[in-house]
Amino acid sequence: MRQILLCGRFRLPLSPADRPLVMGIVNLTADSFSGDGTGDDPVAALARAEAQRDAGADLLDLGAESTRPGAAPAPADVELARLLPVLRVVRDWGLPISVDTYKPEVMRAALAEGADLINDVAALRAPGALDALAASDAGVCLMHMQNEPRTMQTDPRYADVVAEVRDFLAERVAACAQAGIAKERLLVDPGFGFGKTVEHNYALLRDLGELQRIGVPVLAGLSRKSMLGAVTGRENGAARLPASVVAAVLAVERGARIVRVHDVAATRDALAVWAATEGR
Ligand code: HH2
Repeated sequence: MRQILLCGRFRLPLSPADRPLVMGIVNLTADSFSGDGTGDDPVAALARAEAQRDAGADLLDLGAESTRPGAAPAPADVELARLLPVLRVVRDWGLPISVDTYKPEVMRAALAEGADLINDVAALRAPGALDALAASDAGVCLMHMQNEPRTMQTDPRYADVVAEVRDFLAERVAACAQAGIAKERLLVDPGFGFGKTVEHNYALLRDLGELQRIGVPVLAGLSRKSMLGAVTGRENGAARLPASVVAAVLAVERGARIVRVHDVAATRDALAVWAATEGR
């Protein structure tokens, strides 16, 4: 079956035979866990976005509120003040622009300014989020998170993490269909590190293929995450580059069609080797 993601101005080919796509992270926050946030400096933010584009990102993901464990929420006006000046420039670069937010107010403003995709760590559960997307033609990434960023790592528990994440995402896909958001606009993401222990995260990576049963393309975000630090002993975000690249390849091997990464060039190189090995 041919899979195409409809997202705003773009149609992205995401069939198994297509090259996996790389989403370049652009953190517009000062407190990103990965250490690459650009704070409230729009010049640094644009330089970061430009670097991700030039490194070969297929999409850019702009995030103006940190969702790292324990992070305090940013008010919508603060998020928009960081986001909009950057969005207004990068939207004209000819590549799909994703905005990482769970706030309907921020979604609506971003969509009005030309965002092609909303990447929501809360999977459109906030009141008004489904309506904000239904009124647009943007793509949506529905991510799984247990609890919320402030509390998610306190004591995550599952009877069967893979089945629970799969069923949650399938339920959110159904909620989108009910709200009038076509399945062709959707991506699902297990949310590595969001309300999960190290064991939960590796169980999800091991069985990532299970999420394909939902019937929409899978996006995976493993880049620089603490689950990589846990097995390598690397404390610092950038030192987790080799582990991040391996994790991206493992995710693609298990069916992910988009990987969300900080290190775009290294990830693209690794995926080129993977694709050549697979004869693609
Ligand atoms: N991870 C983070 C943020 N947004 N979105 C999706 N779809 N999947 C993810 O795994 C994901 C995400 C956290 O990473 P990062 O943006 O680097 O950190 P921070 O939120 O601290 O800025």
